Amino acid sequence: MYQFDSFMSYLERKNPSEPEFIEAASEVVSSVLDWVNDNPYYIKNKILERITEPDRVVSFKVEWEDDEGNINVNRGWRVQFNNALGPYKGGLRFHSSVTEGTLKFLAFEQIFKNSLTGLPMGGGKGGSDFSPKGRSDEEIRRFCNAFMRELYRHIGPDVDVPAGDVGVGKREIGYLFGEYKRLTGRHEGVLTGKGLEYGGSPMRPEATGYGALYFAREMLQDAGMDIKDKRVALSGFGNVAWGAAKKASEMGAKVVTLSGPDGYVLDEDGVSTPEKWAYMLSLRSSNKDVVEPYAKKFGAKFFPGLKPWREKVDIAMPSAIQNELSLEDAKMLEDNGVNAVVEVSNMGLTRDAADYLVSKKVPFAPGKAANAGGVAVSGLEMSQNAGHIYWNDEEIDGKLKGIMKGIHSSCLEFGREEDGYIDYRKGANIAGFIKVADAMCALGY
Ligand code: 2IT
Repeated sequence: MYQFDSFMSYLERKNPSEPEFIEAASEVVSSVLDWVNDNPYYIKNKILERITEPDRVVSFKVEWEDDEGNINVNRGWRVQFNNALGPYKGGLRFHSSVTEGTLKFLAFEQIFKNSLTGLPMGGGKGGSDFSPKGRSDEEIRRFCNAFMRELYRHIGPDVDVPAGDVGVGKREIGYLFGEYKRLTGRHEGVLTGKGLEYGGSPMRPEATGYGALYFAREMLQDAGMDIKDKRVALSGFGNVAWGAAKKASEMGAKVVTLSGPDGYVLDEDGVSTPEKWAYMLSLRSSNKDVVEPYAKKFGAKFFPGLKPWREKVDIAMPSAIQNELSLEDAKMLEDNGVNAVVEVSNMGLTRDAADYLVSKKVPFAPGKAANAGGVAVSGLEMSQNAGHIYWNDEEIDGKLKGIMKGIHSSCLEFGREEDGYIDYRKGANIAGFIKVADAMCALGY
């Protein structure tokens, strides 16, 4: 039998100074503990020890030249956490806050997220402490080339398939893929999120945001509500928030906030026109990492240094970075009568914020369920590349809707409580875990 406290102290001893990884692992372990303890097969297989240990973590040096001719040294990583279900799969994050522990937490979350999609993908994540902020396009290209010069030897279409994440979008994937091709001479599905011209999938850029809105709509429906006319707070202004703003508007909901490290924007007219969406993309590619120019351009209000969670909204969707919504924020949202909190960023809520919402029976979806649309369409990109085929927008959108509906049903199956409340966090963790654990047991060691 596993005891929660003793298992967690074992894990903390093994992973010192990795608080985000411990936070993510403790959430999964607390959700699945009873399930595991009821199954002697899992105990005999030492499943919790095995599933919390990455297969390997590759760390490497990235040397590159900036526009002034100075040599810069960054660190790159690829965490190949678990490949029981398929090749390692997960994004690359370029951000000054990235550490090995950050990437371990993200790779760990990715295992269960990928499992929930039902597609054959294991869990991995990578990235660098390189900050794209203020960097020129040339510097980004030189960094990406240098990063791939080391990464290429660790990845492959049936081995490990990276994609984008914070700081890595279509431009970076293009440079990374170009360098992979120059180094190996192979044009194959080794990265997802590629441009449409060279093997990318339709709708991959939109998929994370669209999928999250499909999931949010299911949540509201289950609680007897309609998403139409709901007020939505989004944080961030990057690719994920962009897709979410577009789909929310299409569904008749109104997105009233965006945010950046500099503060948040309140747009009472709604982030609802093609011009505003296009502007979000140009803000992101400007590499300035500020949202205030949006307020100036569209006559919206700007609140420096504050987060959007103080606004009265029906749906809150953190879409920027981990631990961006605190206990205090969760309390404000609940006081203001929020109907649902949907993580679009990975682990967007602090642990106590998520615990608080669940204790107050506020519908709360964890990122590994709600934001799985992105990696799901990455999985579809892998299928298209492997089969040398092409699916159009309607085909991808239909599959994405089906996958998000399937994830929602899995959450209901394992998360519904006696009073009817859905604990999505518990449901997602158990449903994602079972498949990986069973595959690991079947594969032996
Ligand atoms: O967090 C995520 O799921 C992603 N960054 C997307 C990963 C992918 O392989 O598309």
